[in-house]
Amino acid sequence: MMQNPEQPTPKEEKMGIPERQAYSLNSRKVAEATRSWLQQRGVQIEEIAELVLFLQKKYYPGLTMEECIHNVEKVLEKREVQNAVLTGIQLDVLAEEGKLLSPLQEMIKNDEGLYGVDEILALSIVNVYGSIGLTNFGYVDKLKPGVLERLNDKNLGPVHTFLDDIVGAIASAASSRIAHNKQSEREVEIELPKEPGDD
Ligand SMILES: [Ca+2]
Repeated sequence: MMQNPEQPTPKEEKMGIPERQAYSLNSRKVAEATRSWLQQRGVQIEEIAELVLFLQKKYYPGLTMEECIHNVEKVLEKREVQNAVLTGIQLDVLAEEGKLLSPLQEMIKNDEGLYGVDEILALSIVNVYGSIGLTNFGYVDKLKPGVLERLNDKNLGPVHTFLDDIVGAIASAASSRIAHNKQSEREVEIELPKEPGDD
């Protein structure tokens, strides 16, 4: 007999779960969780904006910290970015608490050299504003300036195997966004259509 998905299973009934809630996505909740988890893991928006300034000031000497913060905020509004942040931080936290299954637990906890899924996940952030973010991503990963140096310090305790790449990727995506917008400013006479909400 087919089980009606709206009806509780006998097991659920026994557990006192009355009715299965239909899954509905709350975008605001996802956005808020993203902000909150970055903060709980010790990363401030301003620190990511500092990476953006570091990456872009040589191309745009007039670039301000306010512009960098604004661009980081816009990157964080993208669902692809929020998904990657929540997934990566979740894995870091679970590894820190020893709750993953072996051998993944040891690989993430020890930031194992041959485990590259942290970087691959971060690429889904970098790619949001096109491939020019890739150069910046590689560059910050190599130099590890500012907040990235702290996140990479293995002596400090918390597991940041995913977070360091995520932060570098958000800064790279924000840098790409700036580059694209500056180009559009130069091309105002062409009047290219903008993506909705992309100011
Ligand atoms: Ca990493």
